[in-house]
Amino acid sequence: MSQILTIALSKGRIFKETLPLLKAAGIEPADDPEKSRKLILDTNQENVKLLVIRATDVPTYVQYGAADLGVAGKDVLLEHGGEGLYEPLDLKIARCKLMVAGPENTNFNGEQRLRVATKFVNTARRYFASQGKQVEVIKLYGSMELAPLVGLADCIVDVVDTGGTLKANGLKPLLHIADISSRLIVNKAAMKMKHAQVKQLIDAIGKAVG
Ligand code: PRT
Ligand code: MG
Repeated sequence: MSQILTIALSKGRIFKETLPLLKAAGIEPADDPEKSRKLILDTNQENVKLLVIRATDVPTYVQYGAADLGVAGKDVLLEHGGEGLYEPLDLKIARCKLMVAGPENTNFNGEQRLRVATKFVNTARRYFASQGKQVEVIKLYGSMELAPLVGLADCIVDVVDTGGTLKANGLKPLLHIADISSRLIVNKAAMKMKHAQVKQLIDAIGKAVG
């Protein structure tokens, strides 16, 4: 007898790029999350459901077992800490870089403590500490690029893809923190309790990633 499997993911780029991988594993959602307001999507497999949630909430749902599996960016996982999770697969999708960005003349070696605006506060603190630099981290929830323009911060920590958003705001990528891609994550208890089903899904998706 097979149990219900729930997979948490965010709409937008992660959903779009995960779709072909799910399809290769025989899973096709019954609704398009960009059109439907449903937060739980049925699929062609009676025992597989998709939860459509905010990208930053995916590790939390999986950590607490509200979802068995999830798809989350490594940026989000680094910030979350990964407690209660396995990370069996790099899906190699939604790739970008986690960077320190700011005005070209940002001085990281000066006397005064730099102010860093970011939604990745844990990651930013850890990164600058690892570089032996004391910084003040300011938590924001979006549009980080604005902060240096209005004097809220000296620089930001954010994910960068084309760099177009930085450029449009007169900022430059300055320091590379990590290469980012999305990962399949699995609740540790589900990995045990639903092992056969979870393993089959990991294997099928892993094959599709290549
Ligand atoms: O949008 P929301 O606040 O709900 O959450 P989110 O922004 O975390 O979700 P989403 O769907 O935008 O991103 C999900 C995941 O995609 C992130 O966690 C990253 O792992 C990954 N990813 C890949 C990106 C990008 N590329 C990216 N370019 N996430 C965000 N961006 C942003 C970037 O910060 C910039 O503001 O997109 C904007 C355009 O980037 P450029 O460099 O191409 O101009
Ligand atoms: Mg976004």
